[in-house]
Amino acid sequence: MSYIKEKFKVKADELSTEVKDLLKNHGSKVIGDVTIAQAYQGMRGITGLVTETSLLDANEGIRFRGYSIPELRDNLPKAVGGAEPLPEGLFYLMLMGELPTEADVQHLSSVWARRSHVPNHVFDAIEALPITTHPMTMFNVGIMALQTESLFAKAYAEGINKKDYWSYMYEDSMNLIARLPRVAAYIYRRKYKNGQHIQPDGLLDWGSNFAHMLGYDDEGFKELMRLYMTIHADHEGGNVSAHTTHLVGSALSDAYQSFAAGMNGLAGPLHGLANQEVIRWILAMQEELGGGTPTKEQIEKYVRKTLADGKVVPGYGHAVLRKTDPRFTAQMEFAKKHLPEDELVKIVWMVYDVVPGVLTELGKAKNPWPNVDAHSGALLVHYGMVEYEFYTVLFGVSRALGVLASLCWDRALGLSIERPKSVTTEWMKNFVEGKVEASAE
Ligand code: CMX
Repeated sequence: MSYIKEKFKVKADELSTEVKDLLKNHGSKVIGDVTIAQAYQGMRGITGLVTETSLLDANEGIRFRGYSIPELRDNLPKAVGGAEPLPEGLFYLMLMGELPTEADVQHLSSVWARRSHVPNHVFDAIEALPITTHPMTMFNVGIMALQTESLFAKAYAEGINKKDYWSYMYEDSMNLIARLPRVAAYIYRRKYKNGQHIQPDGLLDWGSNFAHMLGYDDEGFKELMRLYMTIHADHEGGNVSAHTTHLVGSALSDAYQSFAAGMNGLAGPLHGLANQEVIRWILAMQEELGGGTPTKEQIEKYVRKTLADGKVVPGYGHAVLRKTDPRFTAQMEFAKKHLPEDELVKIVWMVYDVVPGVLTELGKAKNPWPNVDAHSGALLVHYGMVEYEFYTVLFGVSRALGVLASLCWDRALGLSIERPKSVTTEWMKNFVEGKVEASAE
């Protein structure tokens, strides 16, 4: 067993004991009430999930095992000559709950490089799809084709003790994380670069090898990829991609099946697909205005038109956050340092000056501030990645780090199959009239 896996087992055993005690001594303690509005309106604010890897504060933003994004940028190990954190380090932090050493991060880089082989049938499955297929669909087909490699599924079919589930989930998670950049890069090169594929370079760290396979060897893009892969990795457990992965995993579906389910959620325009929508929206605005940099007045007019047409302004608003997303701010800082004169970036900043005021004035959106997706596309375009339909795949590769670390914890803690109670509107009406009890099955 690798030393990281052994260390995880020790930590998992400790926490399992604590959770057992917690359930035994306080299991019936109430942590919240549920309103009728919450049942109909996306279960917002219901505390009903446990996710160890990160915790979101509505005003402060995400903390990964207690560390904010600026703290991660200061404290996680960096590549030689680089300033952005290595995503390997964030994965270690999320899995272990403690900061990694340089050696831990190097170990993960080499383990993932060694495990990155993708069988040919995965590429064949992607090739079977029309070239016009959306990259997120290709990505999910690739992930599902990789499911043939699940060690958990094989072991379960042969019959394993439930106390060993975590071990197979750990192996599948490490293999899947190792393989995803190759699958994603294959899709990119197939769809946009005439199928001219680039072999992995096993000496590079995970993020820069991904950049290399995509065809971007510029050091600036590699730094961006490290930052990108770090900040998109996790956002506690209730968001659609994390919750779906966890939910499907709770049925003892393997890591490939669970992650693919989560990725279908990420492909929705109110979630991860918003990153492509932001660039599409800006380009449509520019086209309507005849090109060039719009004025703030023109942007405001376009925002109002978007809203009047019954559409959302992509990249703005959040189900939990109530301030500017620190993931947006981290990207803004990256842009100020590396590409302050970029035209598209300046438009993103002008949109940031305009949209919160308009959304606040209209008073409907609870959070008028930008989220992570408002900035990411402009950075990618700067380095030449203009194919915006691919952006959600990048988000997905990063999201694997958080949701798969969480799946390891789910199996290590022996979390139950998820099965909340649902009711009908008829039941709700009867409840309001006092004809049924809230606790009734
Ligand atoms: N533009 C226009 N209207 C918006 C809006 C936006 N950016 N954000 C919220 N609203 C509207 C909602 O559509 C809702 O309208 P209805 O009452 O007519 O349904 C109303 O304001 C209240 O919504 P809310 O409680 O503030 O927001 P929700 O929790 O329901 O939704 C989110 C959150 C992110 C889906 C929403 O803000 C949105 O659609 N934003 C644009 C899409 C986006 O950027 N998604 C990416 C989020 C980050 C990620 O997951 O990657």
